[in-house]
Amino acid sequence: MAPVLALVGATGAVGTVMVDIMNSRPHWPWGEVRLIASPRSAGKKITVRGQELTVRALAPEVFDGVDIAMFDVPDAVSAEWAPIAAARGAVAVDNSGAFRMDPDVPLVVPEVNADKVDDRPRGIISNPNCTTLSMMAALGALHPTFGLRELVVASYQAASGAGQDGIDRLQAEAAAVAGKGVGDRAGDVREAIAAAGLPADSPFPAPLAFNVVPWAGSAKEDGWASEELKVRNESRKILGIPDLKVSATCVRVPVVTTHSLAVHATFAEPVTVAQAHELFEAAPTLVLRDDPANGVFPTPADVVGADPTYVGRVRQALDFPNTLDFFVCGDNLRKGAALNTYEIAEVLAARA
Ligand code: 2RA
Repeated sequence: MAPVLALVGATGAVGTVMVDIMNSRPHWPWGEVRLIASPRSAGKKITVRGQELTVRALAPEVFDGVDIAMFDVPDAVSAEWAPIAAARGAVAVDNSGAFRMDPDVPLVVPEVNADKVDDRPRGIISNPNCTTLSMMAALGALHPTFGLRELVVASYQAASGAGQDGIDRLQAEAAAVAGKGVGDRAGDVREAIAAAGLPADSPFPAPLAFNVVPWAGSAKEDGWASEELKVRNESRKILGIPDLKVSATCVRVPVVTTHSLAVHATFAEPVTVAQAHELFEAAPTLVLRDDPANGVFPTPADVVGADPTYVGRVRQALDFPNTLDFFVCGDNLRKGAALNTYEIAEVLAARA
């Protein structure tokens, strides 16, 4: 029988993208689909592949008979409800941070470590953070041949990584500063934002319009931001390199959607740009855009809404042996969140 799929968080920002992905996938392996959300959103109607479905309220019994339950909800909701779904017989595929570093929960990017989906003693599989995810297809293409040893990255993270509040704040700040002639005196961007009546309380710790903010996530020990530690810990787990040396600086930029990363990757073996190009071109979920002399490289404005990860600016580092520098862009709401979760569910469906 065709497997039963549930989507928990169907009415949220990532859940909405998930419904869009479900409506556009060429192959449809599912039988029944159940849309689930908080009691506040229960009763809403959402069309999935031509069928109008009524959103159900989250409750233990909604998981009865479900084979795969995708969770696009906050950490605390996943922490409580993914184990309930698993206890009721579903495999929970969770897009929150609740289980990512749990040794009994695999952290899966299908094009890198799809085989890990079978190793799930808790009945839960985790989806990585969107910042880590945005570079995984590219690193996953190179690592098996050249042996990744060290990774230094700087992220350029979009406002939508902070949810709808982040998008709304960037749009409002942009409206407050655009055309005002500000940006040439320290403090004038802040003044224009305050003069427009925007609340001092923002999802970002500094103005984002006309600015970049070297901070994403929450404060951790010794000056690190949570996003930077996620990049380190999740990269090690996904690639299966427990001693991978990683250093990340995560930066928020005034982009609505699509995260970018500048990657400096050192390998055990010598690697050329031509070899990297060949592997990137062969990878089905990567698009190579690397002809800078003709203005060809990935940018968020050209990548937003796309499923693949775009890669360009591939260079052999001049002063570091066996090292490549390159730039990636990936839609943080699609591959960075909903799409990768859905692709994990598809891997499971193919095994059912
Ligand atoms: C961010 N990576 O961009 C986070 C969202 N999970 O804020």
